[in-house]
Amino acid sequence: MYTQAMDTMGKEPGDGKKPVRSAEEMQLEQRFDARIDEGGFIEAKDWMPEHYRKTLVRQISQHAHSEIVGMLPEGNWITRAPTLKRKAILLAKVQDEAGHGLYLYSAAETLGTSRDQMVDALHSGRAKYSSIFNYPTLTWADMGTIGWLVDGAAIMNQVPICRCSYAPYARAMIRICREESFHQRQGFEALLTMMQHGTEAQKAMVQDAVNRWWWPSIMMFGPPDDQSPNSAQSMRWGIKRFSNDDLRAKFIDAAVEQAKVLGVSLPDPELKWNEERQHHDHGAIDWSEFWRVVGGDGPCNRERLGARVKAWEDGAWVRDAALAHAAKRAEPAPLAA
Ligand code: FAQ
Repeated sequence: MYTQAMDTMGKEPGDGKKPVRSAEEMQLEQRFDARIDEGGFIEAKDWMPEHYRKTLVRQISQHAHSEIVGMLPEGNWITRAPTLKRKAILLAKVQDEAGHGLYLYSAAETLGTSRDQMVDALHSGRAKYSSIFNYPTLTWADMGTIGWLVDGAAIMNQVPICRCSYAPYARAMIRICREESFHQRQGFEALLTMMQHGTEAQKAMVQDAVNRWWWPSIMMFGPPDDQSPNSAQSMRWGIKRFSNDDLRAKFIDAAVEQAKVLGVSLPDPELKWNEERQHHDHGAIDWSEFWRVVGGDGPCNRERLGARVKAWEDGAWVRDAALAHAAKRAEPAPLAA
């Protein structure tokens, strides 16, 4: 039940051979390819290849699930925020994440998959969500570190999606990225406050949080390019604009400079600028840990999915009441006496 590693895309019907296409379909596909090649956008009602549609539903629904599950590690700290200002900021941030999930579910619904189907795939363990949200938030410094590193990584990955070839996804991402940018800055600012004005214990707490979140954050970009089965086709279709490794490299370069401003060290002794690559070299990423977490066996997978399933079950009466209310309103009004 807790694995995130199952297929939600369905299989091609028949004997596994490519379906035979009609001349009309081939013409539609040529038109679609030409639009993609010229950097154009595809709208919900436009013709699209079935694999393009499925790839988008997979990516957008996983992205939506990540936003929704991603509320849990931070929601855990709303009641324990150290000041009213920090509580208000954290509340707003978590609320933004709920909104992002909803825009993304709506974008995915334009492709013909219902939100109920997507939520069911999450709750039954058939759908993935970002590996990063399966790690625990142990101290207040984790809130700043999530903003700085996790939202920082999310923005690096998501800004290019504002130019995704599927227009409803691209439009949703424009607003999401604006909000993510605030999220990243509030996290950085919270850490900077602790590093510049905090006690030695608070500074140590920041360093400890950075040590724990660094490697999972750079894993967020997904497996290395040579082990990323979806990248080539997604880049060909303009769904992804940069490869997993390219985005990871850009993120590491930015984070190294930001860490200097904060006065924290990054837990990788092999981090070193490479003049030839114009990027930092870094130590080996533990991909076995990544696949373990993606496969359902991270530190908090069970807790996260359990919390989502419970929220869904506890909310059943609200859905029932809303449906009953809608049915009542749809009834013809009684004739006036
Ligand atoms: N976790 O072939 P690729 C956020 C899976 S939002 C789990 O490279 P693709 C905001 C991948 O799905 C964070 N699974 O796949 C926030 C595929 O499996 P599948 C989420 C992962 O799709 C901040 C398999 O591995 N952002 O943080 C992960 O081309 C703070 C092979 O991988 C998005 O979803 C992973 N990290 O590239 C909220 C952005 N990486 O589906 C709260 C949109 C890979 O074939 C607090 N998504 N996998 O069974 C994307 O850009 C892409 O989907 C990638 C993966 C880059 C994530």
